[in-house]
Amino acid sequence: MVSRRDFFLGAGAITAAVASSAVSRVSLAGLPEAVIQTKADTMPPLQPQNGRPYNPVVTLNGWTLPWRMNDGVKEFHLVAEPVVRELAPGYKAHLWGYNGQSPGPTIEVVEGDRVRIFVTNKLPEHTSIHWHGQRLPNGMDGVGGLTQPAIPAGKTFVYEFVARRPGTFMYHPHADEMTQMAMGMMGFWVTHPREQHPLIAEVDRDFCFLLGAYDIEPGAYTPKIMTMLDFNLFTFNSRIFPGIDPLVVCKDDRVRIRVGNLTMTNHPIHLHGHEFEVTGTDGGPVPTGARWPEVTTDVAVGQMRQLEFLADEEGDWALHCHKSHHTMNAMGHDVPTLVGVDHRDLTRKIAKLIPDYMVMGERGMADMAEMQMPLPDNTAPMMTGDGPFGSVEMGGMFTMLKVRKEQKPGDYRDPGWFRQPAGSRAYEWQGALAEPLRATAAGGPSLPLGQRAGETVEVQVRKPGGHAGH
Ligand SMILES: [Cu+2]
Repeated sequence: MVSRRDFFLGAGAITAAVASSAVSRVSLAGLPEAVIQTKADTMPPLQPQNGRPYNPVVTLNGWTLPWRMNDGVKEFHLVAEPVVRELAPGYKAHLWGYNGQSPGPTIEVVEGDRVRIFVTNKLPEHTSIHWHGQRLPNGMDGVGGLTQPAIPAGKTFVYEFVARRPGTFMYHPHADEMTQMAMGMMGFWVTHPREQHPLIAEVDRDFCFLLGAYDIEPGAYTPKIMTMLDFNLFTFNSRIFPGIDPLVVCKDDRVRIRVGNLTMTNHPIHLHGHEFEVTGTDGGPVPTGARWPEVTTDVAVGQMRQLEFLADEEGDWALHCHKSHHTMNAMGHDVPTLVGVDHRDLTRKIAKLIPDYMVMGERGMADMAEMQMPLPDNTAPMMTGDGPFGSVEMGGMFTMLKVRKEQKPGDYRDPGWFRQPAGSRAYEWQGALAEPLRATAAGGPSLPLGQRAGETVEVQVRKPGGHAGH
């Protein structure tokens, strides 16, 4: 994790560079200019220059779409098109998205805003956009064939509605959906409250990202669109660890993280070091009495969740999906489980024929993160990420919440690794060890000796209620 994120400035004081040049003052009668983003960096929050004021969100490895005000209407221009998305430094995918990126830009409006969205279709097939979770006229719901004819290739359609309720929403195609979502077409939408809302807290930092899943063969660029469940890349905003930026906050900031799931399975999102509450869902703010503390919340398919907490513990805290195969990058699924199999003798014999021969997995898979195995040109290691103490051995849906005392308000720059106070880190025991009842040889049996065939073992079972049994 290097300092390539140093582009961040004190965000409170600035407007995203993309915004100032974005909305041209000319041709108010025509289409708003389609702003394109070419980088996968996290852009600073886009401070509203006109319309009702609000506190903007930060889209992880993404950006907010600038708009223009036209006679009291907030106008946006989305372009559905093929894009090249950098999944991680040096690793690219050929996806479909909006305005140069997958996911598309975040749309931020304020409760009560009249919104007009021009959607230009530059895909090779028809599309539509469904405004997931919104209250709107039926004809604006974006379901191809049901509420409107799909937008033909090359055409532009206009959606217009009032953002009636505040909250966290998404947008995605509702035409050839399996293909278009497998190709990365999705985006985030935030409707900020118009005034202080009893159930919507003011927060110091407000992050958002979408959960995504792709099936891309190592070395390939294009997702397999017929995959139903067996995806091999799991992403936050179409990025994989170590390509996902950290969420950087000041100690004692009140933090909100908005997560939406447009994959084909649920993702238990887990935060280390803090307890949070789910303060909002796709249906709106959660009543105070219905909130409870958690460290993991499951985000089911098609759902949005808003997590909120006080960031009062300094450090580099993991934030990840708790399905362990979702924190790995593309892997071969047909690697057999070899934990506990001793093939030293076999390896020696094969190595006489094939000098480079190596065996994976007999002591677990951690070796994978350290050995520099030859990889195809366009892919990422399965388990990777250099931390201050070695490989983090992660991939996919993994990043960090970085809590720092010295971080300035509005500064989202990566502060580097946390300097743990002396004496506060797990350390090696230097004293004597009792001999454990299991084999010590590396690559030896992984089961305690007593549980192998032909040996008896005594087990004490305690039944619920405290009565000893056997
Ligand atoms: Cu997951």
